[in-house]
Amino acid sequence: MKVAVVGATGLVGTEMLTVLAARNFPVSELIPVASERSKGKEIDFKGKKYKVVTPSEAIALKPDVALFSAGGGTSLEYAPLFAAAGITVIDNSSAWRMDPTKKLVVPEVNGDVLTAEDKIIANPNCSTIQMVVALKPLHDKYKIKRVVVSTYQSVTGTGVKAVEQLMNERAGIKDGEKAYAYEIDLNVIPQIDVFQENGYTKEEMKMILETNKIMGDDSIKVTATTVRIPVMGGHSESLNIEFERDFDLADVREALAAQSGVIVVDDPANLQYPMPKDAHGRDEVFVGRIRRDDSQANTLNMWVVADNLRKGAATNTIQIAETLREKGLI
Ligand code: A2P
Ligand code: 11C
Repeated sequence: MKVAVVGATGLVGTEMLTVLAARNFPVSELIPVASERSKGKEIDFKGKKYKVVTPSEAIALKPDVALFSAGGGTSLEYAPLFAAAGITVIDNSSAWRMDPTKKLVVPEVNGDVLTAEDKIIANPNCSTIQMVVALKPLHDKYKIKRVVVSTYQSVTGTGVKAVEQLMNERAGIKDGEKAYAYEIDLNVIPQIDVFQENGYTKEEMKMILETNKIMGDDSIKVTATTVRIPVMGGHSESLNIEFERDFDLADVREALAAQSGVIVVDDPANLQYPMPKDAHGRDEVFVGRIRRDDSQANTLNMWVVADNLRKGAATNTIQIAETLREKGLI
C-alpha cells in the first residue's frame, strides 16, 4: 500500500512511522508529508530514506490511504481534497470527530461501523480512546449508567513544545519554550485545552461527547476533570463507573482480561498496578486498582493507563487502517 503520513515530522507522526513498521503494515511506498518548512527533509523508514512533500504534492502521488496528524486546520483544509481524489483519510485531529456524517472509530469497540462510504474517518482523542476500550466489555455485561473520570495526562499529549518546557524547567533553564501558561515541573495544571462557556475544558467535553458517539449509546452519562501532570509516557485515568446491574469483581476482571487490547495489572499484594512508565511504547490499555465503590450500589472504581501517543493516537489510527484492509475497503 502507498501510505501518506501527514504530519510525519511531528510527535504523533513520528510514532505513526514506528507503529507502521512495528506492526508490519504492508507499506510499499511511504509518502511523508509536512508543511512547506520541512519540504525536502529526509525521513528514515525501515532503512530507506523518503523526502518530505507538501499536502498538495502528496495528493498528486495518489496514496491508498493518508494518516493525518498535522492539526485541525490542516485536516479541515486538506482531508476533503485527499478524499475527493479517492484517497481514504484517517484523521487524528478533532476536526471531524463530532461531524454526524463521519465515523469515530476505536476498532475494538466499534470497528464494525466502517463501510465503503467512509472516506474521512476520525480517530478519537487519546484520553477517550483508552477509556472506551476499558468500558466496552463492562457496558456489554452490566450496562453503564454513569462514569466519573479524572485524568492525569502526560505532557506528550500537548506536543514537542511541552516536552521541551518540562525538560527545560527540570534543567533549570528559565527562558526556554513555554507550552503552558504555568510551570509544569513539580506542578499540576487542572486545565487541558481551552475553557468552554459551561466551565468545562474542551478536553473534558471531548471525553463526554466522543464516548457517547463511539459507544453508540447516548444514555451513558459521563462527567470529566482533565489534568496535566509532569509526566511522559502515558495518560492515567481514575474511573468511577455506576452500572444498571450488579457485578461480581472476579467477573469484572475476567471480562476486562478477555477484552482485546486490554491487559489487567491488578495485584495490590505485590504492588502491581498500571503506571505510565510501564505503558510507554506499548499498544495496549492497562487496567488495575479494580475495586467496588462501597459508597453506592452497583459502582466500580478502576485505574486505566495507556501510552497516549500509541493507543491514544498512532496505534489506533493504524488499527483503523488494518480494519479497513481486513474489510477490503482500502
Ligand atoms: P512541520 O514540521 O513542517 O511544521 P506536532 O503536533 O508534534 O507539533 O506536529 C505537527 C505536524 O504537523 C508536523 O509534522 C508539522 O510539520 C505538520 N504541519 C503543521 N502545519 C502543516 C501544514 N499546513 N501542512 C502540512 N503539515 C503541517
Ligand atoms: C492532550 N488529549 O493530552 C490531548 C491531545 O484532540 O487529539 C490530543 C488532542 C486531540 O493534550
